[in-house]
Amino acid sequence: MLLQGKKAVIFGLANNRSIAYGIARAFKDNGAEIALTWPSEAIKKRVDPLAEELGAAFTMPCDVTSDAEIASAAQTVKEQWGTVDILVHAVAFANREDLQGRYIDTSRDGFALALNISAYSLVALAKAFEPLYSPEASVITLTYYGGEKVITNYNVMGVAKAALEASVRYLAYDLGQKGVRINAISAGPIKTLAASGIGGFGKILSHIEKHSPLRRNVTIENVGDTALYLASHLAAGQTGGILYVDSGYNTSGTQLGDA
Ligand code: NAD
Ligand code: 0WE
Repeated sequence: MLLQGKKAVIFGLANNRSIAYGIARAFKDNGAEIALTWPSEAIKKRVDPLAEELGAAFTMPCDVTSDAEIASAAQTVKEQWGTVDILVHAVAFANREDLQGRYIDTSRDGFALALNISAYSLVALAKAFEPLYSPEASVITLTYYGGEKVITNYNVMGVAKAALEASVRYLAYDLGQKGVRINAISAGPIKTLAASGIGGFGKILSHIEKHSPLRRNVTIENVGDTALYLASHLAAGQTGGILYVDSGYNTSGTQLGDA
């Protein structure tokens, strides 16, 4: 078991379709102990039964816009575990109105909100947990190709993911001093809660089925398996990087084949 006895704290599990759920399952199935967080009482209600099912050691509140809640989450982990081996950041949010129409129409507040929740939160969490990292700890975040190339309607989230990916590189340099690694997984589109609010998501999924090298969409199990690898000693030499779990879509240019 790749993660026998390792302790993982996971931010961003909302339901059993969440990418964070796929990651939690892969970790649990490979011997890890798990802690989950929830940003509101409404989501806590959905998380509680999943925490039970996953045999989570504990759950705790953490709205990542709150420095106080981040500090108290780190304090809880310190009291419960003393150290942490794996931190998963699977959190993103933008106002729905900013995920449609023209990017040029993004408001100052909408921009700040999306970047705060989706990008700055990784910096804040990485720092709050710094005193707790075990010597070979691994931090993992989730990104999307819309941070690199223009994807219709992804808009301000694309700018947030660009900031998140740059943060991964700078954080890798800082955390690397202590042997701690941080990497991002760039996942292909998956119909999660965060995707269900998006008009035309079905069109995006069928585009990937037609045009990706693997001619299929990826699953939360695929992402969980890659997170398992990144969290394990198998990835001991990797930091600051982006690993694509996207059926190869990011490698595809102009394709004039069967598709
Ligand atoms: P999801 O809705 O299941 O997860 C998003 C999570 O963010 C939820 O658990 C939600 O509670 C949490 N969140 C939002 N605001 C928060 C706050 N203020 N404090 C704490 N938590 C907050 O959707 P998902 O698709 O599993 O998203 C997880 C990550 O994967 C996100 O970073 C997303 O951008 C990324 N991602 C998703 C896809 C996709 O197509 N679904 C593809 C690539 C990357
Ligand atoms: O990162 C994401 C989703 C992020 C997200 C989704 C929502 C929907 C509901 C952030 N904030 C919100 N706010 C809401 O109110 N993905 C990678 C999935 C996704 O979202 C898209 C995509 C894809 C893929 C939006 C437009 C176009 C493609």
